[in-house]
Parts: sequence; structure tokens; C-alpha cells
Amino acid sequence: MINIRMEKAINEQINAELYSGYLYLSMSAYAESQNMSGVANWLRVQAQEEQFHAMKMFDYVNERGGTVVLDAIEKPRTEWDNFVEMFEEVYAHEQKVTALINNLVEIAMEEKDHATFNFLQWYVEEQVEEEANASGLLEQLRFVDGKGSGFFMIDRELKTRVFTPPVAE
Ligand code: OFO
Repeated sequence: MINIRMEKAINEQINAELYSGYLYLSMSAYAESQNMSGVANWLRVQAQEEQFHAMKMFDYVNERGGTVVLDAIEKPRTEWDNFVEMFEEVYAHEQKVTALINNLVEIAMEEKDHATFNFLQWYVEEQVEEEANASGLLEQLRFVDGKGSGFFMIDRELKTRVFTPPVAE
């Protein structure tokens, strides 16, 4: 059974993952309003990934005999100056989430909760990918200065992203 401290920390992370999804969905809505349907699609898929991250923790807490307690999700920002600035925020946000995951790992170690420590390794790896995706896209957008035909080509490319739920582990 999961202990109270670990349960509370994972519940907070469930909220953080849902907020990530909400933030990216808000960015997606903004991109749609600017007729950047590829960027909007990429962010919408990202929001689905965040929902998956939250639900994987949701299931884990239940599996360990804990209780999931959902809290209010903070209102996300709704407007950005430009897409470079938006993706700077995506990258900074993912770095923040990595720090949150690392903190959860430290709690699991302190609590000698080996099962949760193992469970969290999936997120540790996932964050490597999340940061790489965000910084890669940010670099591309900076390269074309977030505008012009280069940006339209990136937008077209981002239209092809589809959500593929990771295989159950
Ligand atoms: Fe859940 O990884 Fe992004 O935030």
C-alpha cells in the first residue's frame, strides 16, 4: 500500500499533468485562432499525452490502494505574442515538470518506496523525450524567426502528428 506522503505527492503531480494538458490545449486554441492548424494539432496531441500521463498515475494510485483526490486546475494563459515565445514557454514548462518528477523520485527514495521508484522511471525517460521535442521545435521556430514560408512548412509538418497511446507496461 502506498503511504500518505507519496500518495499526496502523486496526487499533486496528477494535477500538474492535467494542468500541462490544459495549458497545451489553450495554446492549441490560440494557434487555431491564428490559422496555424499544424501547430494547433501538435499541441492538441501534446495535451492528449498529458492526459495519458495523468491517467497512468491515477491508475497507479488506485492499484496501490491509495485514493485519487482531484483538485482545481489552474486557469491557463490564453494569448501569446508569437509562436517563438509560445514554444519558449513549452520548453520552460517541460523543464519545470522534469524538476517535479525528479522531486517525486526523491520522495520515493526517502520513503523507501521501491515500487513507486520503479513506476516513476517511465516518467524520467518520458521527460527526456518531452524536453527534446520541445527544444527541437523551439530551435526550428527560432531558425525561421517564427514566420514566413519556413514557418508554414513547419506548420504543415506538425499537422501529421497523431496521438499514439504508449504500450501498456
Ligand atoms: Fe507530462 O510531460 Fe509534459 O508536461
